Order: sequence, then C-alpha cells, then structure tokens
Amino acid sequence: MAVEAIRTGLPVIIAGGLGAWPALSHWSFERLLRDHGDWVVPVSVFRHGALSPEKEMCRISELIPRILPFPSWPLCYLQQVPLAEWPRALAECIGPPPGLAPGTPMDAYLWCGPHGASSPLHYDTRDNLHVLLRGHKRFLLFAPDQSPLMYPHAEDGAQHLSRIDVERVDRRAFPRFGRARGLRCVLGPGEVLYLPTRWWHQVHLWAPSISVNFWWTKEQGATPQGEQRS
Ligand SMILES: O=C(O)CCC(=O)C(=O)O
Repeated sequence: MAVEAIRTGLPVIIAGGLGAWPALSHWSFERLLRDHGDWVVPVSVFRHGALSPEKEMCRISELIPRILPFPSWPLCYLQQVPLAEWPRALAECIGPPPGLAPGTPMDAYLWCGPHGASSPLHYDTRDNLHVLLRGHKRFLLFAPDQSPLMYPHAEDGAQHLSRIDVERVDRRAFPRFGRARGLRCVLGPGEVLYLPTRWWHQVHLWAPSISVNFWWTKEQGATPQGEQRS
C-alpha cells in the first residue's frame, strides 16, 4: 500500500505502515527524559515570532520540561537532528520507512517540539516520509504548480523558503497567496505523510510531538520491497 501511495506522486497519509517499529511503543517524552536526559541537542528558540528562531544547545533534561507545559514559552523546537547524532539506543528503535526498497539511500532526522511550534512554508528538493510517533502535527500543502503564489525569497540558497507567514498572512504584501489552493491534513501517532519533492509545506504542532523524517531521491528508491534497483 505504501509503495502505491508513493508511486502516485501525490501527498498521501500512510496509516499502519510502521509494522513493529519499537519507537511506536518505546518513545515518549518521559522515556527521553529518563534514558537520554544528558544528550545535548541543538534547539530553535522562537522568542520573536515564528520566523526568527535563535539556536541554543541544551540537554534533553532541560528541553522536555520546556516542551510539555501548555502554553509553552518561549517555544523550543528540536528540529532536524540527523540520525548520526542520536544515541544508539534511539536509533535502534526505528525500522525501515514504509514503501522504500531495502538499501535505499536516505537520511533520517529527529523532530521534537511543543504545542504551537511551527516550521515555515518551504519545499524540499527530495521526497520525504514524515513519521509521527507522538502528538499531532498539521500540515498545509501546496502543489509545485502553486509556486507563483508562494513568494519565495530571492537570495541564492533561500528560494525554497516562502516569505509568507501562513499563521498571519499579510494580504497586502502577498495578495496572490489568496488564490492559492492547498491541502490541509493532521498527522497522528503511527501515521506517515508521504510528501513528494517540491510540494510547499508549513507545519504546526497541535500537541507536544516527536517525529522522524526520511529524505530520499525517488530514482534511488520507492521500488516495491524485494525489487531493489541496482
Ligand atoms: O515537522 C516540522 O516542523 C517540519 C517538517 C518538514 O518540514 C519536513 O519533514 O520536511
């Protein structure tokens, strides 16, 4: 099912595709705190609105108590920490992502943040499987053909980032955004969003959340299990 979902080339939520991933039952905020409290991680701290985070290094034992209260302020979001930097016991808790042939080259990242944290509107240049393990995340999605309505930054290296804050759209500055037609979905624990390359997305955490995402290049994967390309 996951393989067909990925073949569509359209965003799809894959439910029940994680099989026996130990992270499904083992990962929780309490366990992160108990077993990995000394792990030092980079955290984005949103003090001046959603678009200008400062980065800080902090221990998991300091981060989790800042993530769990509601409301949580300042918003502290552990974003995109690569698998190579995780404690081994955490890395062993994730299984293969659904729908990708064994051995597909991919990069995995950890995300962990409070209710109200967000990632700004942007697109990625690789296909993505975003696996939610705890909490709820809302994704707003816009197809690549909506790019003329997305007001990307002009600077080199930032053209995948929109200038629009979709939480508070400035309709005067970005009038064309009003014509954009998008999709909205909420990901819950155990669900996986397949997000094709170049789809614009903005993410808002509806609850304290933990997730893992995988980026890969379609030519290198998404073949049915057992039909790996050489
Ligand atoms: O979950 C988030 O805050 C952002 C995730 C994201 O942008 C991605 O998986 O590409």
